Amino acid sequence: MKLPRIQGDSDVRPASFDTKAISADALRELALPARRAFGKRVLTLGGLLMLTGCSLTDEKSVNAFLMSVSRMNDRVQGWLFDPTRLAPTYSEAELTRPFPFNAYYGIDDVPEVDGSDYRLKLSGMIAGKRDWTLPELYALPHAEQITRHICVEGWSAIGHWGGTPFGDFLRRVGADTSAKYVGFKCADDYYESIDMPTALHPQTLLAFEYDGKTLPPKYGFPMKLRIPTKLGYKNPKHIVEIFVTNTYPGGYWSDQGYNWFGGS
Ligand SMILES: Nc1nc2c(c(=O)[nH]1)N[C@H]1C(S)=C(S)[C@@H](COP(=O)(O)O)O[C@H]1N2
Ligand SMILES: [Mo]
Repeated sequence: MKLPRIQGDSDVRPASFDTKAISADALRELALPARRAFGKRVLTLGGLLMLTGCSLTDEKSVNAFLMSVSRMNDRVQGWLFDPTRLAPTYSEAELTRPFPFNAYYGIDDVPEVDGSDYRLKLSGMIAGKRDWTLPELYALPHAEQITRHICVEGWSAIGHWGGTPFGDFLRRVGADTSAKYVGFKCADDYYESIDMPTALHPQTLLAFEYDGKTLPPKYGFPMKLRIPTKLGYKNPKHIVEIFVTNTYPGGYWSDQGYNWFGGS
């Protein structure tokens, strides 16, 4: 792997690395398009391992495997993307505790966003452009999900997020849903963008809560986009601006070589 390693809080990583569980979930959540790409025959984990030339012996090889599966997805994304396919959900008992923190910096450098004067900015192809305060956002229809977050660094974790369905929010503010991309600017230097079908996916959540409480700073206060059908880096934290555009906006990691699609 030539890609840069993302700095993270290694203390909260699980000590033992359950490659079987991770790859099984990764296959379910990431590899379905790749599995269907080969003459509609479903590939087994073994078949995918042969195609990608990977073994799952340690953290590094699982990482390489996830990346190559994700690259296969990139090639077949256009005609295989199914916006109605749902990511698996889990029970409270399956939650990963503590949930890992990750960012391109260490936990001491997490941005401190002041909620009282926070305003979410909307720009681009949105008819109802205006700033939103947190109380206004918290009053939107509420949804919760327990899903698995998969990071290309080779770890995954099950978390519980609450917020408002992102597609409903986009429609409410008059976003042009025929546009190609939705982009995000964050309170750190992070930025990300997603395709419109993913933005409108029923499980894509504008999340204000983690585990039933206000999203703590380390997990993205005041809000993150939770996309269970995408890899971790496609889930921007500390969002301060959302824009709709037909011009490819890229993303912090995609611009450094990770595939932009980053999921199913
Ligand atoms: N603003 C911002 N969002 C970000 C990142 C970041 O560095 N800054 N890192 C991404 C990556 S690579 C991962 S794995 C997840 C980690 O989210 P967590 O801290 O809730 O586990 O956030 C994603 N979103
Ligand atoms: Mo990540």
